[in-house]
Amino acid sequence: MINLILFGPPGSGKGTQAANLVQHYNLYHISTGDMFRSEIGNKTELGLLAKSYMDKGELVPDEVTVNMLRKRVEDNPQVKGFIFDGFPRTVAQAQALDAMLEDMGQPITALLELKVPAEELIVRLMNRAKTSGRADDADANVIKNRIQVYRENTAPVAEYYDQKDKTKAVHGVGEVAQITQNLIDALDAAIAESNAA
Ligand code: B4P
Repeated sequence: MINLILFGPPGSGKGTQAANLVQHYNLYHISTGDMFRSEIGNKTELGLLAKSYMDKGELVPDEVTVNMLRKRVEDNPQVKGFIFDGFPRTVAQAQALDAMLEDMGQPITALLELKVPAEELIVRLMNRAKTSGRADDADANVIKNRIQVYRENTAPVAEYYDQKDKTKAVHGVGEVAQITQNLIDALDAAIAESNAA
């Protein structure tokens, strides 16, 4: 079983690359951002709560996010593995994920971290705002807050998995297909390492 965390700041290409990796490895894709947007679209109580955080560029509280994620994992026991896209975003979420996977006897295979400079992130998200209708892409101050929240709360997750020798950095600027290949090379190396261990 492959359990991949696709990691990086907002706009680094997690959603874009997850779509390509899902096809290559035949994994089940879980994007917490997409799950929240679906709840918002259906005007559920969870959606209303999530929207109040997302529109400001803040993180949805850990407990809400972890419970939603756990349910999605438990509902799919038959899959070959998961791509976690946009989760975990805090060390508390990482610890909850590890505990969940330990119960299943399935550790994280790797955390692949997309490296993209902040100036490039802002350009990409402002461009996406033209078509996405996403409130959190449309305002430069909200984007800056998302990047700040990433630095303060989310970046420590890469260090957390680095201490377990699971983190691998991947250059995230350039052609989408080339970046996909870089991710495949890094994940294949991580799979070989875990098989040899
Ligand atoms: P997400 O949905 O995860 O939003 P994101 O980080 O903006 O998306 P992503 O990084 O996948 O976008 P991509 O680069 O593919 O989260 C949104 C919000 O939900 C968060 O701010 C938070 O409030 C909440 N949330 C989600 N998960 C949470 C959690 N675990 N805990 C708490 N809160 C949570 O795409 C960006 C753009 O770049 C696209 O237009 C794309 O076409 C373009 N692009 C991609 N690759 C490119 C390349 N190589 N070159 C040029 N452009 C590229």
